[in-house]
Amino acid sequence: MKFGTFFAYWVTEWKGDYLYYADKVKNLGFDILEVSAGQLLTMSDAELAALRDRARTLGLTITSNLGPPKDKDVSSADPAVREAGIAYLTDIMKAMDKVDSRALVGVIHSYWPCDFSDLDKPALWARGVESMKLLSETADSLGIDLCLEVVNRFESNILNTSGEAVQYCRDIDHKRARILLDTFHMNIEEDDFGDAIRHAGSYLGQLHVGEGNRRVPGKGHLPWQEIGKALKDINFNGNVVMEPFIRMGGQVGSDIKVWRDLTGGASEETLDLEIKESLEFLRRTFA
Ligand SMILES: [Mn+2]
Repeated sequence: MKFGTFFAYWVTEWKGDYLYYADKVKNLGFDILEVSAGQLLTMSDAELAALRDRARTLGLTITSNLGPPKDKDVSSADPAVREAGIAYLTDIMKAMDKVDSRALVGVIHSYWPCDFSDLDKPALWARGVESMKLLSETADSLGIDLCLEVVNRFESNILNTSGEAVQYCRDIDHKRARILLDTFHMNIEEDDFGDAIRHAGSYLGQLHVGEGNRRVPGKGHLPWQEIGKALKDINFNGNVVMEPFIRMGGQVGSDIKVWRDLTGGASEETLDLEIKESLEFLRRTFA
């Protein structure tokens, strides 16, 4: 098992200086830096190569997190939007290849945040599956896993549970189509954390971890022992990536709906210390 964090813990916009965050997360003891996949498209080949080289030097894995915009929705009823979405995700995977990032994670089978303007779930499902079949071939040619994120009902109407995601992946029927479960979303939708993880089984490509209010693991009430035991039950050897969102403001605060300061006015130094302690807690609990 490798442990990482999304860089957005420290920022309020979906962009950052990834050389800085690569050094920082390595120093804090992480194995993985999760970056914003959309930002990779704004970086030059030289910048992408610099990030790849820095990560290699540090022995750090890069994973790429994406919530595609509505005009790039691969499940859209509009064929032109689906085509734009497939082209967009293909370009992102090519950029990921340049930084040696081998996992694309998020609500990539749809768009995010969802505005629920299309409620024809069977049609959205069928079109999404067809698009993901195509994208799985591209992903395979680049050695990339697609980890489809299961999120709560307020953020998407396609995949809300592990059960739905397993069926969706069976429908895609490609080894590169995997599942991302996120403990924050599971806390809202699943009957049982352990059963949901065991049901995902070998489809589970990545786990996002965070408390019910999106603070770092260990600060709230989620059953980390039970979650760790379920990961052991399925011999999970993938990526466990924290996705804490505790800062107000900016596009991140707005998209995530952080309407109060959950940091308690903490400095960057204190934020670093808290996530380091959480990492140590998780390594102990999941060992
Ligand atoms: Mn997540």
